[in-house]
Amino acid sequence: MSGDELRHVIVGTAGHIDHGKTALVKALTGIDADRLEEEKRRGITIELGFIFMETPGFDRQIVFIDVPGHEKLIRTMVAGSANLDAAMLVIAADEGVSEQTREHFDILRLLQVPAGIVALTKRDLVDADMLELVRAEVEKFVAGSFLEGAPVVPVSSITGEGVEEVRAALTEVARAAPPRADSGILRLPIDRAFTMHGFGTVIAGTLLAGEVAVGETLEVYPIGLTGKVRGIEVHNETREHSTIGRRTAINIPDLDKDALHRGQWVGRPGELQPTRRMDARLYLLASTPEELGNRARVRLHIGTGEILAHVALLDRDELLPGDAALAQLVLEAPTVALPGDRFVVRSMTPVLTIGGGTVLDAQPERHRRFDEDALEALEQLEAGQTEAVEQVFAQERFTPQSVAEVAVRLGEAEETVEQAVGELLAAGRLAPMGGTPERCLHANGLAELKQRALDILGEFFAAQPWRLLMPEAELRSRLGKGAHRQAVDRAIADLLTDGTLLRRGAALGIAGRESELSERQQQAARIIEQTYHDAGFDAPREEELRERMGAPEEPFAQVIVSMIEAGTLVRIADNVTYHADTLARAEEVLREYIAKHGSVAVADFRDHLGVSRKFALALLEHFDRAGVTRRRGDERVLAE
Ligand SMILES: Nc1nc2c(ncn2[C@@H]2O[C@H](COP(=O)(O)OP(=O)(O)OP(=O)(O)O)[C@@H](O)[C@H]2O)c(=O)[nH]1
Ligand SMILES: [Mg+2]
Repeated sequence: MSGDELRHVIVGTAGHIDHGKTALVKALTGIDADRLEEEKRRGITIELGFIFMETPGFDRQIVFIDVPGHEKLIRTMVAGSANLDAAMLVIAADEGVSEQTREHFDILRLLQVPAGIVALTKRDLVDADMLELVRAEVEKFVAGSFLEGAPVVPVSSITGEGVEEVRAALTEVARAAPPRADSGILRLPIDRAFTMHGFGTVIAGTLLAGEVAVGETLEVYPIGLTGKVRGIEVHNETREHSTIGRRTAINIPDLDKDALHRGQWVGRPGELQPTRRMDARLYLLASTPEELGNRARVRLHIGTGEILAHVALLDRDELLPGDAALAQLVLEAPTVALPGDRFVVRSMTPVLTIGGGTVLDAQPERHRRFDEDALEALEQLEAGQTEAVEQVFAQERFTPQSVAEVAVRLGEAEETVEQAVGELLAAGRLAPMGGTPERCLHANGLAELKQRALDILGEFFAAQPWRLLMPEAELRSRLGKGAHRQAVDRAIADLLTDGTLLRRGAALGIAGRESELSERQQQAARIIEQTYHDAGFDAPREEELRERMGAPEEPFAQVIVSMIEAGTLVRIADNVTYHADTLARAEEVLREYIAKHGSVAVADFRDHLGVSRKFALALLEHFDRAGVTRRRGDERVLAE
């Protein structure tokens, strides 16, 4: 079987210092993970070791991540344990369950490692009675956890007794390991970055999802550096690509090694979103000595990194040991995360593992504590896929989202999101916005936006009751605050289609609404209409008429505006206002004239109508704008 088809099953060691983790990995593989001079001198593990176990005739390859047991190196241990398929908990038979046995085990549980075995090392140092005592202690210790019922294998790395039993137990775990769920969203949390002579910068880690190939460009998050993949190595062999679940080394010469470190992420350019906030389900370990207060500062371990963060407890004032709460983590530095990512939290001083949890939303808004809507939304995110997809659309309210965008938000495969979107569209929970890629808005967001449009129009007409129309641009600009253009288009289009609104030129009105004028204004309106109607082409200027009527400026102007918006009067130039009927008549005359003469000049039209040049010119320019006529030299012809 070629290396390309070998699936990696990543097994993390765990356990108290000196209990024999590294020795056992060496007994199984022949490889000493403690390569550093300092490690050899002090006889302890300091850095993570990555060691492959040959598994002839088996389509899976076990890769150990050997972690340090030292209490001061928990940070390294958590980074090494971030994305395991299984754990090998190492407990020395002569010492039994010790302090970091407990802490490492807590971390494995918080990170939801799915499977594993327990190795009772140093069996050569204890007799059979002691071995049975320790076995009983261990079985009690792991009861109720992912290791309940798992093999507990006595072994000596010195005599070799039990090593084959450990290998057999690990092979069984590897065989049973389910494939990793693939969101297709390429992510590799960096656990090492180094320079290789002749190649330049190399980044290594476990590929969490997706596939990476030579030649593509990748981005380092959250720092935003990009570079092209020159080479890929899996298990020291050169490859064209690597896939989910594999230990992968990527050669990206463009990247400056000094800018890279454990805790950063590699992904496709622009696909991931750095974040400083995440909503989560947070558990506090029952063994934690104190409750966790709101705004507590903690060390957040996510991926291979550690970031300081404050915890906003969203649904309670304090989190008691053994309980779980909905919380918003506010980070002091950005990282990338996706829903479903697990994390560990440790206290500031003393530095203790106190809890951990699961990310529910990696791009949340800032929530008010005890906000019922936000809490309900988070519970829905926890509940299931279609609900989670709907929740993203609901949260985005006025910003349409595409399937791909939601998939990245949720850390789900596009096909999964697409299916959920199909269901939601069929159920009328989403409204399609068109475009490529197709984006959708949540039905509630659309309804809210429509209501908001009506509210804005309502306010506008309450302030200027004589008016019938609101300039569309003004409505759009007020509606567009916090709403996407596509959503605004759709809301207005819907209101026009269902007959709630009407459009006149570049303005919108509410169907059936009449302008509100005072008794005197209504009277004036009748006079004004009659005057313009009777005046024909030689119409009075508005100001002239006002003076003639002895009307005060403001109320008169309001009447004129209401009549213009109602379509009774048309202001064709600053100084020229006509009755709509007169204008229609002028158009008729104009069309007849041009039909007969082929074209018309300003002077001809002036003489033909028997008006001053001012009126003739204003009319012709109006009809140019209206698309009735167009200019040809000094003449005008019909536009069609
Ligand atoms: N007698 C005996 N000694 C062992 C056995 N396994 C490990 N040791 C010894 O225990 C000491 C610690 O072993 P390591 O494998 O370095 O322990 P570790 O758990 O990796 O320690 P850290 O990585 O520092 O946490 C070494 O001196 C080993 O030789 C065993 O099965 N029997
Ligand atoms: Mg070690």
